[in-house]
Amino acid sequence: MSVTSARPPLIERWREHLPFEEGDPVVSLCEGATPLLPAPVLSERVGAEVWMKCEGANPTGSFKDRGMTCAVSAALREGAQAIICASTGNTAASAAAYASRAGIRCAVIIPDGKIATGKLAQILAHGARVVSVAGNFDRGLELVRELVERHPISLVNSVNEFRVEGQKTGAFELLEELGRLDLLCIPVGNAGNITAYWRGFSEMGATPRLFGFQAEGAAPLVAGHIFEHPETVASAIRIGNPARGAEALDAVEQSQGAIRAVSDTQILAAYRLLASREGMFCEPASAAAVAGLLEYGADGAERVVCVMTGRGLKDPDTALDHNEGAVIPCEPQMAAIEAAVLG
Ligand code: AN7
Repeated sequence: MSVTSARPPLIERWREHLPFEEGDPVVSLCEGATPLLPAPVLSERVGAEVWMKCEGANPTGSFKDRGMTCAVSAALREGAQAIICASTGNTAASAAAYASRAGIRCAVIIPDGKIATGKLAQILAHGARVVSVAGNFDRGLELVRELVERHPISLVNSVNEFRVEGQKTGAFELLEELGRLDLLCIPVGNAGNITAYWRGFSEMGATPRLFGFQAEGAAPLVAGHIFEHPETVASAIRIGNPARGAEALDAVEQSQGAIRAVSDTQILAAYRLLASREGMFCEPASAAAVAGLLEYGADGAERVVCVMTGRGLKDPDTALDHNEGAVIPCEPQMAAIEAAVLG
């Protein structure tokens, strides 16, 4: 029996702009078409119309699914039996999910002890092989690039063109919904996403400014040199040598934008503000874009979009460690409940 879903897979929705023909295999979890939410509190603070593109609403909880549906569909078309990636967590979670859907094997290389708990849970649940290297993401990526030269395994990091192709649909959706925007604020790690948004805007003839934000302890594109030991609370963007760094710098230059750094303190302040005032529970890396907007301002832009790249549930440990709320213990009696609730 053939079952089809009401919402088309991303590849079908944007087929004329993507390198897939009718009849090619499509591996989809119903990605894309994510909510675009107004941000009244941010709008008030920066004096512009600010929107949040809720990429955490994708099937695996991050923006990576847009590119992964394309990378895994293309791998299947090429007859691949296995895929691999190095990852700070979200790429791996997405790869593991799409591989399970496609019925192919998946291995992921993660930096030792440095990926968020929710992401690790996802990867293991989907049955991928998890290899933890004593080193950071950048070393992991070097190793997988070499590994795929030696073995017939398809690399699904964003150095894979299909990832960027799928990812650019985020820009298409923004233009479809808003018609025009002046400024895009986006976190930058390996620099695939900012590269893809610029490609998407360019293909549609749009030229918003791009403001990319890195964490201060992992800011190679701001400092102009590789970070050997990147560090930040935003583990997703703990990357010292971005694979698409040169393209990202090109994109910001062409768009008359910039890549700037925000501190972990600023990231966590934005993270708490989003969750407590905008109803937006994102992961710390996503909050970096908002921290940057709050710190540097909209610079005259009227309409701003912040890309909320991943869901807060990805990283429960940071949520528990960095919020003021506490659990109040209570006896199961009315007087105690009254005191606890109203007190
Ligand atoms: C939530 O999963 O690099 O600049 O290996 O998970 O395209 O790398 C994740 C990156 C922003 C940065 N926000 O995007 C990985 C990985 C979140 C992320 C980024 C990531 P890129």
